[in-house]
Amino acid sequence: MTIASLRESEAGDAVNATQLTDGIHLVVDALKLNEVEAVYGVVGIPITDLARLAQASGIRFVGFRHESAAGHAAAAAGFLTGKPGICLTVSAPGFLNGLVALANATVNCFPMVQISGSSERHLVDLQRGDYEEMDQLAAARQFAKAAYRVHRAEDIGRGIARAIRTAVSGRPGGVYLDIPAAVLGEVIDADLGAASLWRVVDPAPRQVPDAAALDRAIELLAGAQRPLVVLGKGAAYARADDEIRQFVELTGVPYLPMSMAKGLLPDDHPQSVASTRSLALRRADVVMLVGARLNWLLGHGDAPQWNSGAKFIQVDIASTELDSNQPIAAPLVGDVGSVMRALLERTKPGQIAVPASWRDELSARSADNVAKMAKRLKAAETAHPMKFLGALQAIRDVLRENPRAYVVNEGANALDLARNTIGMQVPRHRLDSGTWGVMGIGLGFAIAAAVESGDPVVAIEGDSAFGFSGMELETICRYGLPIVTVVLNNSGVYRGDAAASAAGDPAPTALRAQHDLMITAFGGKGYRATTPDEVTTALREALALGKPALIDCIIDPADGTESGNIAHLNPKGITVKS
Ligand code: ADP
Ligand code: TZD
Repeated sequence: MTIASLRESEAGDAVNATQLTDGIHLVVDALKLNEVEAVYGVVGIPITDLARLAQASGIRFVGFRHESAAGHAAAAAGFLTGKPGICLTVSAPGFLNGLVALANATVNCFPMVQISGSSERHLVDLQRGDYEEMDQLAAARQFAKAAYRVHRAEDIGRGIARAIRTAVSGRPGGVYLDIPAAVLGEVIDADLGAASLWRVVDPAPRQVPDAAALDRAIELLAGAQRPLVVLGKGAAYARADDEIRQFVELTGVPYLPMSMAKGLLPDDHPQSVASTRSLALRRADVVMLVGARLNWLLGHGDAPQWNSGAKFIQVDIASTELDSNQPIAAPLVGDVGSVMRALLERTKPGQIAVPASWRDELSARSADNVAKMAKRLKAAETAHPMKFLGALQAIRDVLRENPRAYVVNEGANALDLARNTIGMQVPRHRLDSGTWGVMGIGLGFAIAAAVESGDPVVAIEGDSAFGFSGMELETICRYGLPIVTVVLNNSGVYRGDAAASAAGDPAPTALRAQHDLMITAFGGKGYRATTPDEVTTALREALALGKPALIDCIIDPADGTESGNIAHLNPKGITVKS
């Protein structure tokens, strides 16, 4: 049904519908004009008709059980497509539920727009106690890249264009767009309405640094004894896969992929130093950061984790990122694709070469580390009860048979161990807790990956992490998405062997659930696996079926460490752990 015919059939006799439109139609028309294909949200006053009309107009509306998961889905869609993912929420509480995801998107530099209905301005602003009353614009501002409100139906097109442009240009991020109920219901002349909409042209323009900046970086890299490239999720987002690969392979510089940059080059690439990360950071004398920030995930670039004399080259779209932690000797402000292309053009053949001693030092350490890891993996293969590494090896092997599958990953041990065990072969196929280390992204990210790509998704979840978005199993089943949720169930946050309190209450870290039963309630297939072989069989079968499934992997409650590999961030004080 076209939007025009919908208008006619809905408006009935009351108005001459062919000449009138309203805020709801204008939002949908503006989204379509800007080629939005999917909207993730939860309906209610005042946006239910908006969701209905979006769906009727051909936009895929994915209805969630909680706005946080819908928002995370929109953020992941933004990362995966390079176009802002759209999340639709209701006033006040729905808006606030979505805000965590909007903030997380902003922190992770994913483009996303949260469009929220809001209550009547004349009641909210005098705090007269309206239904779902809240000054949402003021609340959103501090958590988003930008926040805008539309006051007139004729400004809807402008508001959506502005939100899209802001979300995706420069450093991508989350944008809030507030549309009060009265604006959604406002009726205006249809021609005026149509004329008020526009399509954003070249929403993320290319940006190249000048020749001097490029030469400065090339010379620094050419003079290095122990160069290193660090690839971050900004590099993955930039979709400059060929340029990055060519630059790395042409120069021979060793590279370290951050977790969501895994797969930009296949993880078994000979120049990857993932297995000798600490040595690479400690010894590198010139480091080229490509779409990666020197934040806590990279120890802020500080010694002794890093060589105190290291010089940094930074490729980033956001100029204010540079010098935020360490002096940047060679800034390259621009988009990764343009910068890498320009570097390839300006680097003379043989100008950047890597001393053999550096390559040898890294590969010797890598061989040691790989041998140590192989021992741990071997021991885990037969351990009973099953260990994280036992289950993860089984998952790794089945994923090798399915390289197109997306991997979503959250938890503490479940995150650290899966990241290190499971290699990625394809760019932008790993989505995880990201810069904040947030729990709750799991099923939302998985849903977006399945919706946007149609490909299978394996969500590898700690049992605590899973709980944050677990109800979205129903969403997965309702839409029949090819998502296999694998819960690494060690009966607790971090681990599951802590004693109950003297009064008999479970320990603060304790959990207890049989997750495979949950998905059967929604019509999906549940598996329970207690050995790596059972994990293999279940995952193989579930992926072959291509239907919603959940595998509850029963892991030794004593396996896992407190906070995974970031235990040092816990405050010390005088607390004694029982
Ligand atoms: P990681 O956690 O993988 O190390 P970060 O999220 O810390 O990565 O860093 C991503 C960086 O990439 C951000 O500083 C962001 O500004 C930058 N960025 C995002 N998109 C682009 C792009 N297209 N070109 C250049 N830089 C980008
Ligand atoms: N709440 C939110 C939104 N994000 C968080 N990161 C946390 C709480 C704290 N937290 C972590 O940092 S990891 C984690 C929590 C609750 C769960 C770890 O337990 P798990 O994984 O079962 O998911 P493992 O494999 O048992 O360690």
